Amino acid sequence: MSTVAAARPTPYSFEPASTALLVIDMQRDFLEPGGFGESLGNDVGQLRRTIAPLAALLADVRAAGLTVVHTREGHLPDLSDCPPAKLHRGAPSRRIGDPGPNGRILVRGEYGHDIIDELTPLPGEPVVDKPGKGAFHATDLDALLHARGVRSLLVTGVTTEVCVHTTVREANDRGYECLVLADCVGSYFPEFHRVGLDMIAAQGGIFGWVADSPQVRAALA
Ligand code: TIU
Repeated sequence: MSTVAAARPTPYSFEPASTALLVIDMQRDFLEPGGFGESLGNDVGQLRRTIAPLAALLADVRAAGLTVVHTREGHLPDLSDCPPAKLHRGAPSRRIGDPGPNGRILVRGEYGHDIIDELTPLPGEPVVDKPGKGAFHATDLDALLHARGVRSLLVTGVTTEVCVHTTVREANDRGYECLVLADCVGSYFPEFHRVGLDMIAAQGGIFGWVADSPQVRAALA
């Protein structure tokens, strides 16, 4: 029998056995000072309200036995997977690959590239490293989800209008049914966050559904 969560524009039905929680880029580089997010001129404090609801959701989702997949945006140490247009963004001397207080900015293996302590993946939970904004581009995420029989995605993480939006659009085109959890996604720009969520649920749910995490937790209880 399907599980149903209140959502907009319509209730969201999912089978826990074929549903994954996707936690996008909850990395120090985006949520803590000194990293990539701040180097672009952003107030990283804007994202921190997502941490507590996401930690609570993670606990319930793990207890219910759903697949959990984490992603991290970042690049190889030689930056060979970073397009020039991306590399040249941000203030000079504080660009991707430059040294910062948490190590080289947005480079795999550095302290700042890793996931924040509050949301550390459990052993066995896949962590997908991605060079782009979308989690499907140049990764094995699609194959990983297919291998686990996943059809539905509960989408969380940062930032709403960049990596979350890109990933939801990629997933929607691949046939996944995406529920984006408004309190568990965040943006440096409150207006982009609000409008980004509206875009997903508009036109009868053109890219997916939107809910708050308590609605999913109630459905799983
Ligand atoms: N800049 C911004 O809002 N986001 C990113 O660069 N990456 C992600 O969203 N993860």
